[in-house]
Amino acid sequence: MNDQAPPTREQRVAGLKGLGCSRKRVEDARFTQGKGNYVDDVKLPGMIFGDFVRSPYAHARVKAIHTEEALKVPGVLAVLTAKDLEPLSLHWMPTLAGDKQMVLADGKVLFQGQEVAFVVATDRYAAADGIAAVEVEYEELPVLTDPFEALKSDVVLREDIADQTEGAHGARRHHNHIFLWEEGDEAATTQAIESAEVVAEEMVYYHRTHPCPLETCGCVASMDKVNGKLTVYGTFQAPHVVRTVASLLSGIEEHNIRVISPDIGGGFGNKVGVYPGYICSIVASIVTGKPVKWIENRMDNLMATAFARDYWMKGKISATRDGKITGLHCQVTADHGAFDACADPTKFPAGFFHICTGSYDIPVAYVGVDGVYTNKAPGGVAYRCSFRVTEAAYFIERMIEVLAIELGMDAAELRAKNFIRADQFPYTSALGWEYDSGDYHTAWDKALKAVDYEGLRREQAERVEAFKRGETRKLLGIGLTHFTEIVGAGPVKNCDILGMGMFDSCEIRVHPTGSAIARLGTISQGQGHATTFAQILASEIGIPADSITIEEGDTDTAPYGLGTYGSRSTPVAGAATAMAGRKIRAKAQMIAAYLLEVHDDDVEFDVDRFVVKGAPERFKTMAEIAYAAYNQAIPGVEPGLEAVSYYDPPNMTYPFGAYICVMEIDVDTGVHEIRQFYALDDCGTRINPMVIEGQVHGGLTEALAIAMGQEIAYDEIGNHKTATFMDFFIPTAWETPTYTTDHTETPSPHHPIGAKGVGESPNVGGVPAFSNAVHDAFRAFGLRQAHMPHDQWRVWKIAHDLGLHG
Ligand code: MCN
Ligand code: CUM
Repeated sequence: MNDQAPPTREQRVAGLKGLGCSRKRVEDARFTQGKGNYVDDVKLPGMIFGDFVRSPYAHARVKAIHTEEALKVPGVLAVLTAKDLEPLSLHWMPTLAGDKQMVLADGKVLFQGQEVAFVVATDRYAAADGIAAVEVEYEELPVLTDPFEALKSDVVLREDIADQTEGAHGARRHHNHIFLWEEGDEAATTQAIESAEVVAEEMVYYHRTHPCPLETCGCVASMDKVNGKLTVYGTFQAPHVVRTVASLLSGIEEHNIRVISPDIGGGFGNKVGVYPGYICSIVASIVTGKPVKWIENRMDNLMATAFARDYWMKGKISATRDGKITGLHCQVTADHGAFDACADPTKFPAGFFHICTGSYDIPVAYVGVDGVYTNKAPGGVAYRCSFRVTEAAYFIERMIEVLAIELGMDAAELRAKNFIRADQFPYTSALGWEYDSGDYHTAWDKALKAVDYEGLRREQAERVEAFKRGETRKLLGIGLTHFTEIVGAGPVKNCDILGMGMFDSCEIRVHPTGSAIARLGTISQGQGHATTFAQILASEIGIPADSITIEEGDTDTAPYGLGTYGSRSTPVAGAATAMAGRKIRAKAQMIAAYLLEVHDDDVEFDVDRFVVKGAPERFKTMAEIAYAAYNQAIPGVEPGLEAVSYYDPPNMTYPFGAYICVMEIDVDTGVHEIRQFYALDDCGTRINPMVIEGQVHGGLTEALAIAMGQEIAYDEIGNHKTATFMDFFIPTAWETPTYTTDHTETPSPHHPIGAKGVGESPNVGGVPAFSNAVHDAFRAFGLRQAHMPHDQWRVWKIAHDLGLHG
């Protein structure tokens, strides 16, 4: 073949590396070579350092703070306390959940590790010495770590709002109560359950854990007093929102604030909220006129920044004798810690927890969520959770298992019997969500077949018999999960954060030589946006992904966006990217028609060019069109080739998946071994299968951590027991099993390219799959419910309590 032969259409498509291509991640060249640029890599001339004096007590009155000795420490420049922030009205700050939070201890402390004073020094070591020299007089108060106790106790945690009977979400019925949030029809649900043939009831606890990104939170604040410009580099999952909040709090006009999220070493929801460290750094920079850096250490991160979960979910599920579900009732007691700093969309204090009817066609349902203050760290929505969807999925997938026990039915069959059928979509759930698309039976059958489910059940039954005969000490658990996610917040009409509607954005500039830059309102923390968003564009505008730069995270250059969390980047910013691309294409079409001397309607887009209809040899490539946009005067067409799209999604997207975990458990040691983990995900149109697989592997490993050992635990006086990696379980390659990934592809009908999010799915579906496997191993011996994490001691205890140790 002649070397000069023009590429075939197939080769042209492949050359774009567009939708569906497992393009290698472009960001990994720098990440794998230690060339990333993280916040702690930011070093500005004259930069100084701030760090916190933190409370050793979970609940105490702060009688006095003595800073004199600290100020004598060489290198220490200033010590900020609440008294210094008060004149600026910055000693408290608003939270995303409509509560307020102390920036620095104002009269009392409410959790161990709480920020008490901010020491500013010429270097980190001097700051540490300064912290040691600050003397705080505390008077200990009674500690409440149990939310049920807190709702009964005379001890008032939040004295600042003790007399306030109305909270951000309606009436407070006790001084430690934050809100009661309800959805669904309680009377009808109670009626359905009371008249049902079979009812299963269970308390399902999803313990407190922490997203624990490898890079902790931090920032560098730099106030340029000459030009009046404040620049803040930080580990922000939502840089534009941080800019708006910083402006509202400081009074500095928004155009004079530049927020930059450089490379981020994992976010997982931990970096959505606004922390005292940001406020104190900004204040310290304004006061000193110098750049101030604050970086958490690991203990700070695990003790004081956004925790996850801590949901006590009391469930009742009813069904007919042959297994058709008739109702679901759920009463949640939610431990929010000392301040309600949950990062939910404003109207949803329990996030999207009311997706808890899951994948099932349940005629009536009710959920009530009580938020409660305790002496624990604030936060609450974080950790690959899709705004509490992970709690919801765990709840319903446990309730299904318990119902299966009650019915004496196979749990896979019970699920299949109750799935929303493909012909029911779009489907409106009893709790008000409109599921966009799905095909659960196809996914479920594929999963069961892939693992030879029948064969596994036979093997399990044989194993139980062998165990009873004393021939083995290992049991076999088959953990099933079919989850439905809800991601892509999302419709501006009902989703906002601090009043900012949750749209997202993309702005594209095509350069004269046919390459481009696109800027988005989202920010990658490791998800690979620079790779995948270029792929969406490549397919939309016919410019190779390799010729498109994706830039995020600088509020001076990126269009306003709400950031990356809730797996919203693909559903919202991804849609904006496709729509902006289509604007580029529409203009390119006019230019092509002019160049080809035909009417606009006589050319059509084909991969990387516009061709004259019926005459494919007459065409202009996108590179030629881009050049013409800048060097030719085209009547009626402005020069240049740029577009911007702000996209308000009409609905959220509902990815789903079928996960099966096969686990061996040694009843004498509590040690588990994961023999097989099969994960089928359906996230609609797949942009980059390899990136999706990476997301699934990461999310499953975090799910493994949560289900099998990870925990934020406190003792009865509020001491944090798991604030180091000695105690907080992070899986290594040693504990991580091999995963088998699979997929079906049910496009979202309302997304421009049919894509749904996937970043949090593996965590949402993974936790119940691991946990159900543990439960299932002991089902034959009467286990109904055992709380996570299923570490070796707790698993041993299950076996022990069931009398399996002889
Ligand atoms: N993707 C795709 N095809 C789809 C859907 C997604 O190829 N149909 C790709 C996307 O293009 C993107 C990645 O998968 O590169 C994740 O996309 P998406 O599901 O839209 O999620 P976000 O980009 O909004 O990421 C947020 C999500 C959340 S909320 C948490 S928490 C989490 C997660 O991503 N944090 C992460 N995954 C993480 N992965 C890493 N490495 N680090 C984190 O902090
Ligand atoms: Cu809920 S963790 Mo993610 O939404 O950043």
